[in-house]
Amino acid sequence: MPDKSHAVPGAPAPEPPTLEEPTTPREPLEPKADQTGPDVRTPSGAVANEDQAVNAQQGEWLTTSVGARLRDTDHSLKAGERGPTLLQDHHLREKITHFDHERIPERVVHARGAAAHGVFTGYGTAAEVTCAAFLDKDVQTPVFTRFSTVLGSRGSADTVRDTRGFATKFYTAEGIFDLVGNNIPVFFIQDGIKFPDIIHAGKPHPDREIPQAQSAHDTFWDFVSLHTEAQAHTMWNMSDRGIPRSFRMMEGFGIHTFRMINAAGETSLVKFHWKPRLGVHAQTWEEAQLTCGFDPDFHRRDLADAIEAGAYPEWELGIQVFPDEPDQMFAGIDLLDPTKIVPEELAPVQPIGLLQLNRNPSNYFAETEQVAFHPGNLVRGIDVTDDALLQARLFSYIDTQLTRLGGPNFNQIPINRPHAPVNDMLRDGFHQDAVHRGVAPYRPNSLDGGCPFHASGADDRAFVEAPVEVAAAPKTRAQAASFDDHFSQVRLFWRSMTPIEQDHIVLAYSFELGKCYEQTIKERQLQCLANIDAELCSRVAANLGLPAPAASESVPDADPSPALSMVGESWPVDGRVIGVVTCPDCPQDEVAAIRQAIFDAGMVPLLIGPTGGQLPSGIPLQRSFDTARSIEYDAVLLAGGIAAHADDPRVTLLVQEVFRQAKAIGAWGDGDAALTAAAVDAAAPGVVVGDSGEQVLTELAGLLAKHRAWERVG
Ligand code: HDE
Repeated sequence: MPDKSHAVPGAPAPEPPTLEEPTTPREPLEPKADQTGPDVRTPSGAVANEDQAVNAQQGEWLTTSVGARLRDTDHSLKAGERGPTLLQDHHLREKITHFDHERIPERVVHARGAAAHGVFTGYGTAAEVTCAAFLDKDVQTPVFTRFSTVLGSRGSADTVRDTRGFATKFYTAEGIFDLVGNNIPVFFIQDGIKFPDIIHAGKPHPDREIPQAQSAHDTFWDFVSLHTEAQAHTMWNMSDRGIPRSFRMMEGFGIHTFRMINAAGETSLVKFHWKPRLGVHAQTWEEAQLTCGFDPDFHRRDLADAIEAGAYPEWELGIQVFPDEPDQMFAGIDLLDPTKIVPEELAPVQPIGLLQLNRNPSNYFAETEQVAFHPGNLVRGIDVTDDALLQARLFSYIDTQLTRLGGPNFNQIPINRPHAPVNDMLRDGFHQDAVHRGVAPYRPNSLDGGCPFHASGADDRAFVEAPVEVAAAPKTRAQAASFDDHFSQVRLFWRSMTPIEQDHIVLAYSFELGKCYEQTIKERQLQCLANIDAELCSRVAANLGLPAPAASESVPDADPSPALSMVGESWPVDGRVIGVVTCPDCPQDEVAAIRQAIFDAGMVPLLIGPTGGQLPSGIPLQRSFDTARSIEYDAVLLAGGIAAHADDPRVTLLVQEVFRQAKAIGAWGDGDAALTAAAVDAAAPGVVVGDSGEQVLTELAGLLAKHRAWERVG
């Protein structure tokens, strides 16, 4: 094997291909070192075999689906060389029939996603509130996490403005726990019965089926401006949270309030939070739009590359804990209202465990596509509340899999198999993989020896629903008055933002509303903004060329929550991508040293040259001036020795875009000639020049830790 220790991740196969088509029969190749499939388990949860290869294609010969060796798959069986094709050709018919049925329905929401395997380690700090065993100190639980956009089809771009799904399957020893959350802690609706309405409004218009994966259109704004409980989630989407830099740099939230039960049977109400070790960061709007064209797989690639490079993404799981009072309120906030947050300043997030994603899937369809999450997959110690949004979800997720995964046995698909013994007495159905024994899949029975048995709550660690009181009340389709305030938390969010974040929000509303055709819809949304904040409203109105209305409701003020801002701290730079603009004239030892130093700092160098190929020293060039584009790099270095190319318009475009995007730029030696050619001030914030490449890199990494030099554009 060649030394790939410092290769840039992304090569498609575990070993380089030969130029000629291989002709020597051999066993299938192993997956790449960063890849793995689901644990090998039987449909009923038992460990089946240590070797994942048993689930994959076998042997060195091409066969039919039932194992007969084939001598030709390139020509159909014909009557003579010029046909016609014979119906007898069972191989042709099998191959085409299977191909015809390769696609399954995509998810109705969250169709576009990417996932990874990993491990969750409990801190033991949650023991006071829950008896969930996987949260005990140092317990390690295998996990599979899938990130997604909501609105787009499976083939849509990653970097659209949208909410992101953040769903984690914990394969615990006490059964599967699914935490199916988002990167935004509030939701558009308070009651699940409205879900089809918000999704129909957000999806493409039903007549022309446009626009794809966008909220910048009339039906979305029509709905959210009429259904004003959606305003909180909408503002989060218009903020930089709607265009994340990376899945690795997103927070995650369970959104709903859940109930935890400890060993003594005492209950607490909790909200789940995922805190990324790399901080929360976004693209700029210009980057997000460019990326949709230049690299629509940007987030998917970023996740896979980071894992392949060993820069394993990590999140701390934390909980906000509230007393389980009969009114289920905390600090005046209704905990059953999923359009509200509880600011961290009022209830700190307490860390309870660490998630690390460290293996890429080896087959997208088998794992990422077929994984089936369900908020009702709960383990002992964690229970649901009466949140009307959550209650509807408890129905929806199983129901949707029946169509998507073709029948009721979707939990037997390898990625969905529990790592705990399963004895559910469910039988038969499409794609039944298990070969159950016995004659009595019913209870009570005597013919199967009474098996299986009920587990007792405490001794046998059975799942127990918390025995909370349900108030006697008339049946109604109404909701409590505590759900009626639709604006005060939106104002709280707006006022918690720094000026640069507020600028971005204004531009996002202006862009999205500017894309609507109907004037009345824009005016209606401006009325909502007027109720949120007069300045926000007047700035958006000015951009739309419309008058700013006065507030129509008096909305109570809430203290800002500085924890909501994404700006102002420093974060690790692991896996950040540095574009190095170089050329054959650059001192090769300097380029080699910088490349190595970037690797050593845990970042990824992408070398850019006038053409593809390699530098005279043999260092490979990953990008040419034609294929390089600003969105790929978190920072750019201009190498000493590039003076002859400094005014190449492609280099100028790169430098100017990176400058506009407030990203760090470094130049050593005469590399600063490219700054001059691009009319970029070498003394501007976030720009570093110097004689020593290594010194410039050190300063660049310091800037990168803050993500952007916002002072430059503020
Ligand atoms: Fe989902 N949601 N949802 N949702 N949701 C689905 O399940 C649904 C809601 C979320 O990576 C579907 O298997 C209803 C809130 C994520 O596979 C479907 C309601 C939150 C994912 C479904 C909600 C989510 C889904 C589509 C209102 C954040 C992707 C295919 C009652 C807490 C999971 C599928 C993955 C997927 C229904 C509301 C998050 C149709 C009816 C709130 C991250 O069952």
